[in-house]
Amino acid sequence: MNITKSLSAFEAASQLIPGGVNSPVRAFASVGGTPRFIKEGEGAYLIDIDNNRYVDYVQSWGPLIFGHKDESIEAAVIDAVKHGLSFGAPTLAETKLAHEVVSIYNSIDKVRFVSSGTEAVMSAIRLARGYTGRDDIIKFEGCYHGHSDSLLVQAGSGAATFGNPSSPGVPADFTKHTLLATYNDIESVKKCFEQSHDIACVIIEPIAGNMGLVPAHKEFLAQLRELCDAHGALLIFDEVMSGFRATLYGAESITGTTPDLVTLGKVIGGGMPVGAFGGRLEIMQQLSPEGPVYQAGTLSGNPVAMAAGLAALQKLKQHSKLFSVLQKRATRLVEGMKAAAMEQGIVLQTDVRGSMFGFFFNTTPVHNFSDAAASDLEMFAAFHAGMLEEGFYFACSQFETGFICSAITDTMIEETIEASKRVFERIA
Ligand code: HOZ
Repeated sequence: MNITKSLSAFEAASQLIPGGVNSPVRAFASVGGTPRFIKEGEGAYLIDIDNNRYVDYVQSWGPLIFGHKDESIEAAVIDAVKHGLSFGAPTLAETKLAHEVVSIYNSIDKVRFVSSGTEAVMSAIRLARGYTGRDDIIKFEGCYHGHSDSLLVQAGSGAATFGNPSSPGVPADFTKHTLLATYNDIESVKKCFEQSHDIACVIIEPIAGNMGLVPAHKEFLAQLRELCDAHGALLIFDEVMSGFRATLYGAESITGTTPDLVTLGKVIGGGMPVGAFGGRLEIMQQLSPEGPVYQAGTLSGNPVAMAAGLAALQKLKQHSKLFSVLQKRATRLVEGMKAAAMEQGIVLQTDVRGSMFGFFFNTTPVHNFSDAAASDLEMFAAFHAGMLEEGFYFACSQFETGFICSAITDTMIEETIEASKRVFERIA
């Protein structure tokens, strides 16, 4: 595969941008090789500047559930652009998107839009602290909630990929209020509640996507809810990644546990920068200007981003069977790859939630971050490079999740499995 142009583009970018990228994981550093510079997306495909085509299992890290250049989202964006890019004043589109979110999520009575998942989570935590009048929070090792100071503690995603789960530059004074628990281990959460009587909230990815795909056990979430209630703490579901990806109605609809606050991002912006947080009325009423907890943003509720998000959610609602179709394809993909790996004596642990899929090069099941971290990262890197060469673009870290979009066909899935057979044969 010729990647001459990507090679020189990466060199040029690296002179001007730290690591040549604007988000660390994109640099391919943990898998080796050169990140492809993309000139275009087309349905299921990414096309790089050397004109190589790849079936895209990243889909912009989640947002593009209908694939690249979806016609209805594109039309909505173009129409919005014609009316102006930003007003810094209320628009009808914000209320329309809020209506969609509130009617889809049972746990959300009111919602506020921001510009990224990081912002959504940072604001939800402030709201939880303001509402409860407490300072401490509990988070889980390997869960990633964006890069704000108090959450960059044993974080997943790029932080885990680069082996810096807790970043320099974050004062210890800021993180002393963040207590750490082990995912899917209720005893570790009980210990945190014993340690502090000042816990404002527990924040969790109910379907963790930032240490690879590791769903929380149903009974664990139910116990978490009980503990929060017993201690007067709020439960926050971070669904920036899993929202409108695992299922239409949120993790609460498939796990049976209702959170007090939910954070959203990615699909809710249809490919534009949008985040959101919402929840029970009396909590959301504490938010400025209704209440005293301050939060603001010049580009929050941006009309072009709202139009994209609205088009995406409306299309999702019209295609109610989409999630089961995508889940079937994702399941076929990981089972096919697992069997192909097994033929070469390589063991994969796999899981699927709706259009999200994960696979670990690991001989034992993965329930938390230490399990995930024990995966064979060299084998993952070799697989990643091999699949790229075959024209299949997977997330460039073991600690990320894969995404199926509606443009990925059954035939593409079978071709991916066939390619994986060749790659496993080469790397075994
Ligand atoms: N943190 C993102 C995935 N979990 C990566 C975002 C990006 O590099 O675009």
